Amino acid sequence: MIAYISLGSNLGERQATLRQAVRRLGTYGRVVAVSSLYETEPVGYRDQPWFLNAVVALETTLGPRELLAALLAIERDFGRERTFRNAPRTLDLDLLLYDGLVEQSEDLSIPHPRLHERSFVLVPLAEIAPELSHPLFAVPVRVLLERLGDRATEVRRVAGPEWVSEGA
Ligand code: PH2
Ligand code: MG
Ligand code: MG
Repeated sequence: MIAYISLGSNLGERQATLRQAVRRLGTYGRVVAVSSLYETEPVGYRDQPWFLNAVVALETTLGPRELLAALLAIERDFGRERTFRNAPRTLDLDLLLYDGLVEQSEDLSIPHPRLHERSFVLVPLAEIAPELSHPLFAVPVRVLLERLGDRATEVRRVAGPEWVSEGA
């Protein structure tokens, strides 16, 4: 199975945190694609530092719930504290898509319910999987990005995909 996971950080050593998080993800499968690194305007709660965001594709044999539990465990290990919704965070790992799965339940929402509204997700996702079809809207990610139009928020590419292996 291929899962698409978004990574975000706006506290602490943002880039080092994201790099180490990708390495941890590799212990749950094989990281088959990594996007460039983007610095992005905060969306939602706006009075907070800009984020670094990226998206990776993970080939994994974990089921969606097992994978979600793994993401939460990694977040915790990087010192994520849950205070209020959209609060600044050292590390946020969101499960965007899991193969073509559609599931809305208490503990799991796939596709991620806001992925199609978010420049900071769609720009890196469209970079690594432009033709990937959204399982509910049945349109490619590339088109979702185009459709944002003036709802787009600022996303600046700060490093190519090699960011993940820098400083070994
Ligand atoms: N994550 C949020 C809310 N707002 N804004 C940006 N730019 N990047 C994020 O990762 C982000 C956000 C909730 O998880
Ligand atoms: Mg999030
Ligand atoms: Mg999250």
